[in-house]
Amino acid sequence: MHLCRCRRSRCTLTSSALAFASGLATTVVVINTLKAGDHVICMHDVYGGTNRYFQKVVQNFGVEISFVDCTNVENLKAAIRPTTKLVWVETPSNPMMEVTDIEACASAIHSASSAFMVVDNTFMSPYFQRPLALGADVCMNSATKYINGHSDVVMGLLSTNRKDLYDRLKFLQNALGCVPSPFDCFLCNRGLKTLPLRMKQHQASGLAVAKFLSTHRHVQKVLHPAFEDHPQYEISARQTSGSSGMLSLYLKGGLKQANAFLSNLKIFTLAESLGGYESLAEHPAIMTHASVPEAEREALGITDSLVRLSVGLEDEADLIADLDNALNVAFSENKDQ
Ligand code: P1T
Repeated sequence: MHLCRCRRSRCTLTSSALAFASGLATTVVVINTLKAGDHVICMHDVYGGTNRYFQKVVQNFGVEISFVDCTNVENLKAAIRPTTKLVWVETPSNPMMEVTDIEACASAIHSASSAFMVVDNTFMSPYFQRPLALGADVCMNSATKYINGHSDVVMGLLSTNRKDLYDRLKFLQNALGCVPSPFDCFLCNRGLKTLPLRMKQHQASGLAVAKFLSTHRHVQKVLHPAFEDHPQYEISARQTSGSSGMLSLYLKGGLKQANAFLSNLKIFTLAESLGGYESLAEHPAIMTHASVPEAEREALGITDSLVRLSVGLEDEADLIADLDNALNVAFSENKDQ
């Protein structure tokens, strides 16, 4: 146990953290706190692996899952049942960058049920967002991403201020065997030392890239929570102290143009994952979110025109030139929309 060092002056809570073999392993452990007959509310837009685990595995064990647009707290309130035991929120969400009001949701959940609230904080890292200080019961981070930052570790973290939950999660960590290796712990500790510096650079370059793309002739729209036209801009400004290098964009074209854009990038690597020193680009509909049923993907806005970027630590001007070149080549080679 240690004192919470979050920068919110009103937070004097104590918290405890546990490390697991991957981000997804933390999700497995959290789900193992439940039993058949329990009900889970999950934010409708989440990492594709979380969606796949909930829809294709957890439901087979008699746990019911409702996918709910938690950006509107009224939707969450309406979805709570007497059997609701867990609310899983990811904010900003992957890949649509939707923002959920953690404080409002926590208070709605705690006043209407005995459910506990988990916030997947992976896109922000603890440097920019502190879910426990906002009322969440458990904060989850895929440490594979920003916390380690060097793309050479797979690890997940859970932190909580609740002793009952900590004890249960610690028991399950041992009982399920989802532990990280000692060497990964060493690497992750090393990465953590530069988290503030890296996050500041991810934020600066992410914003520069997002601004550049938002005026590009081949880009329809950029999704970034620090943009004033983002639907939850005010919530994001209130509950975070900055933004990361994550953003998504819609191209003014379809699959052909998206494929050509991704294959013409030279500095951005075409790959899943995020939050490392190197810039990555990916196509959620084909890659990270391929296992989300097509109709659900369409409803969420995960179309063939959507591309997700993780802006890394390379030179900002080089990144922008790379994106500009790839867009121009992709659209000149594929003039039909
Ligand atoms: O990769 P792993 O450490 O198992 O973390 C899973 C995970 C959990 N939560 C969020 C928000 C995530 O984005 C991820 C992993 N995501 C990717 C690999 C990706 O490319 O989106």
